[in-house]
Amino acid sequence: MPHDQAFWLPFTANRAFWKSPRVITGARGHYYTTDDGRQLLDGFSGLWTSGLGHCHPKIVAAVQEQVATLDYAMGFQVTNDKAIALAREVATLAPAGMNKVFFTNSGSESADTALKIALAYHRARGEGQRTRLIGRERGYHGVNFGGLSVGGIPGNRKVFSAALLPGVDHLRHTWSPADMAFSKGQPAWGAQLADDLERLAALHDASNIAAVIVEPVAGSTGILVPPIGYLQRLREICDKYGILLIFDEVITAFGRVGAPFAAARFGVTPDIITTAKGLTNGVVPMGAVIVRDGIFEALMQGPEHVVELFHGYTYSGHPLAAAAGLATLAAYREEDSFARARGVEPVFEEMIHSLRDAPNVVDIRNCGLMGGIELAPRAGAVGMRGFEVFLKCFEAGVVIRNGGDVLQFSPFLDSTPDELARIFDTVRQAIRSVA
Ligand code: PXG
Ligand code: PLP
Repeated sequence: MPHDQAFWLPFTANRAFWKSPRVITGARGHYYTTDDGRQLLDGFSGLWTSGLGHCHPKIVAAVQEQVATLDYAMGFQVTNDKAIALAREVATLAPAGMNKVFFTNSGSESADTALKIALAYHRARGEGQRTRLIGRERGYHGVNFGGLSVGGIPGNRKVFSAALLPGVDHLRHTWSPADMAFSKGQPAWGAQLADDLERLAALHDASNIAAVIVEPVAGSTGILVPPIGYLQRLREICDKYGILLIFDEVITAFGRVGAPFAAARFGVTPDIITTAKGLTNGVVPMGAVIVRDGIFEALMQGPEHVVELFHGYTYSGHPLAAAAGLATLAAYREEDSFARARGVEPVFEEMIHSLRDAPNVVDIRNCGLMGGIELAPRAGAVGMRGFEVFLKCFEAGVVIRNGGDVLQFSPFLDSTPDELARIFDTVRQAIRSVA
């Protein structure tokens, strides 16, 4: 095998990829440059990561300065100034009463960290029997064993089934096309789906359940928007039984739903929030887990010289990532990015729903600047039609993503109507051409 194909690509059909590689060599603002010199309009903001656009000058400058000032510092029993500053900024942006921030390097690490904090919290309070974790069908919480176990995407779980965590159960997912297809924003129907948590609380006995983890808006699985009242109901049931509520905001935080966090947009405050992606605009890998004050306090027990939580990554709070994070949060503030995204949302909503009459479209879903167009699968080839649309768009100079037969959209927070029109015109042509 030639070494120029040594790279094993993540979540990629590797054999097909190398027959016609798609290689990006540069980026600026809303465009990528490819190795064959083409300019591509990025309709996915990186991979949900880069809402401010690529190579943002202030983030680039901050990272350049940091790498020449402090490249790395030991992160256990010692830390760096930028990590302290970024934690303060994240806590300031987070919902009231959520003031402690644990740094990771990715969304997957954030998910596993949050689950471990939940178990440690209950144990520290003398409720060590609370070990069960509840996820949701079609949920995505990354690829590490904890997040995979609470996740609900069959294709990700299948091969690793025997190695998944024990003591995990799943709420039913919230997609019901007969009741909500083509809803604009939050479906009006479906708050009662949260009552599925009552079923699991009865089955396992609520006193054994540590936490429930959900994406406020499910992303990877094809944009499942929470029905009106659903998240409120989950919060109420968790409160009733002393179960921690974890919002996985790896996608939804930092403007993607027109607010600093989906928690703010939906008016529901969880006990723990996980983030990554938009924390640094994708420039340096970083994630963060934000916890409610009482959770941290409960863990501050025992002799003061002993580590309270036996958990951490070599690169937790990495100075380069923290510098990128500080510049990113400053840019969101200076450019009023979250309000801007709210301004773009109605245009985005109207344009994405204008594809309702395109061939094979069975549902369209949107919330904030997250959108999905679901296509009917080709007979005997699930996912093929979606992948073909992705390829056609890429050839036509527009980058979108397909999760199986769901086309996914994540435009920049400052997208213009012209850019959105170009994205959806290209997609319409592509859907027709593969009909
Ligand atoms: N939680 C959520 C809600 C995510 O969306 C992760 C955890 C894992 O993050 P890392 O940084 O470990 O990848 C994610 C990541 C897609 C897609 O097609 C989405 C993600 C990753 C890859 C593809 O929507 N989200
Ligand atoms: N494996 C070995 C052998 C290690 O020494 C370490 C960290 O010291 C790890 C894995 C974990 O790496 P990280 O802290 O980057 O997640």
